[in-house]
Amino acid sequence: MKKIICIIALCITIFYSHQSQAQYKLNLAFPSLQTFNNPVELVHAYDGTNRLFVVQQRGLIYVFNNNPSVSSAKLFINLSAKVSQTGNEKGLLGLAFHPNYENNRQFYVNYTFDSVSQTWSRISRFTTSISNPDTAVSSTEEILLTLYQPFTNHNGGKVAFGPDGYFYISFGDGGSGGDPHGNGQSRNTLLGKILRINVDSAGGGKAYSIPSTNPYHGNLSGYKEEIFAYGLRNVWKFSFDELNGQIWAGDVGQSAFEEIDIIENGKNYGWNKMEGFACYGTCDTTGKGFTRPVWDYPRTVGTSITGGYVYRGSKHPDLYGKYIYADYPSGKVFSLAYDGITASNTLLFDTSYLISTLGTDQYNEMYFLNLSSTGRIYKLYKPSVINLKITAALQGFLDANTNTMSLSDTVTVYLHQISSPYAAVDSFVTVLNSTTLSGYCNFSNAPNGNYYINIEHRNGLETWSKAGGMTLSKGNDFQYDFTSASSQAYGNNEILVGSKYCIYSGDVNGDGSIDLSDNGFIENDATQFLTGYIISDLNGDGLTDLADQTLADNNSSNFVTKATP
Ligand SMILES: [Ca+2]
Ligand SMILES: [Ca+2]
Ligand SMILES: [Ca+2]
Repeated sequence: MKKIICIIALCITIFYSHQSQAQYKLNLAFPSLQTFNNPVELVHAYDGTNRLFVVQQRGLIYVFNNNPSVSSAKLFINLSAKVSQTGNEKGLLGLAFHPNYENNRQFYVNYTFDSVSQTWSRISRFTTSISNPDTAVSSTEEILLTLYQPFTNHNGGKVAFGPDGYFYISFGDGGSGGDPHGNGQSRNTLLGKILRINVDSAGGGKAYSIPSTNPYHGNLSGYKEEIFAYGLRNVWKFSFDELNGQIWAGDVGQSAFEEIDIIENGKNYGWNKMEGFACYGTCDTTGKGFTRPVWDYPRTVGTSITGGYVYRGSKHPDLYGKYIYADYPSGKVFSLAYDGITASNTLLFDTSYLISTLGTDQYNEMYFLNLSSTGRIYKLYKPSVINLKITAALQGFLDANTNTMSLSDTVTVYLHQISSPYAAVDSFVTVLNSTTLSGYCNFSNAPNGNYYINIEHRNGLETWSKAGGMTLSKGNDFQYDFTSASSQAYGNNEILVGSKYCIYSGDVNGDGSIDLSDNGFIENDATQFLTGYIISDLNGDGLTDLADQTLADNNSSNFVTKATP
């Protein structure tokens, strides 16, 4: 039955892929930045510094500021003397920063090393310099775990902290082909698993402890207590959904299927009895309780999955909530929509790159890296849309002390002709984020040209961009910041709150002026003690009261009206 569903889904995939293949492409994310020698991971530190860290397979980690115009990366740490210098699947493979990194400066890596012609995996902790946050030295190493690898391949490699604060590790089945030692199904080995440990305490002769909620915690059967999930062949990448903590893994297949799994506590994902939805070798899957993947794909589609991320960024609204991943050898990038029952897969585009990893920044925007001695960092873009980042703040919502707004809220952004009658030629509904004060717009109707940008909010005054307009073109990224100067608004029509120029609050009837009719509207709501998401709540605190009335009164007594060409 599952196989039939799978085949139907594949047909849908092929249909969709022809429809949307041209929609997205990859572009250099940091055109002025150096190349990287065989990058295999890109992460951020969850410390709010907006830096990105790139891991090179032979042991170097670089750090740089996440700015499109950044031109240099600093060497963060050099572990080349420790890690394997040969082997396609060996080297420095994973990096994760402690959830409390801001204070403890601890980060963790997963690497292989060679000793007397044997391959070993190692999980270690390092500590960043207290004086220089862009530097760490290899002598701070504290070894947490060392694991013998019977073969040189299938070393897994990903490490990440979960929302539970525990540390997760993927290890492959030990290698060779077909899992000759049966490690995937054996709970007496750490191979072929995703592990979960607590790195904040030590116990039982180990440099870490076992969470009491691990499936084999305290077992008397000799099962490894570190196991979180098993029956996995070689999870090269897994990630946590930033919204709900769900774990998504890409498990690299043997000779027939690549698979995507949602990893849950104690579950058995079937290897080496299953490969994707199919049996592997002798078919003895009935009654085994094998957890099926969310999706698999055959050799006609690709040959080695690079697991990615559930997209939770704001630049690409149509990808929100979808699992974005790649196929390493073919360079294909896919998005998978999954509602808990049905998965539908779409080929976003096909590249000529060997995509070794995806990565995200602190805004959950996504990057793609290619395995090459001159590897680079790519981002998604749509050749057919004008991508405009709008930064703006509402007078009533902005806290002058923190420069954040009381809530994230919807605005409609219009592009208008530059000359009379200044007609709107395109519009996009986006959300101004309360922290970044920004939202992204994808305009697909407006041709390349010069435009006025007009932003409209449910109780803000219609505000237009400065005289002369802005030249915009498809396939490119633009930004317009209404908060940086009053001259950014047509007719300097903004009000300064703290250090940010803001859109006037109070035009609740949307007629372009803040006057007695708005005051009356707000007063009426205030006498009814209205609460919730209401148009008359000018300061965004969830109720309409005297504070909102006062704000509108001040603006109306100053005869605030919209300024347009
Ligand atoms: Ca499986
Ligand atoms: Ca009005
Ligand atoms: Ca209010």
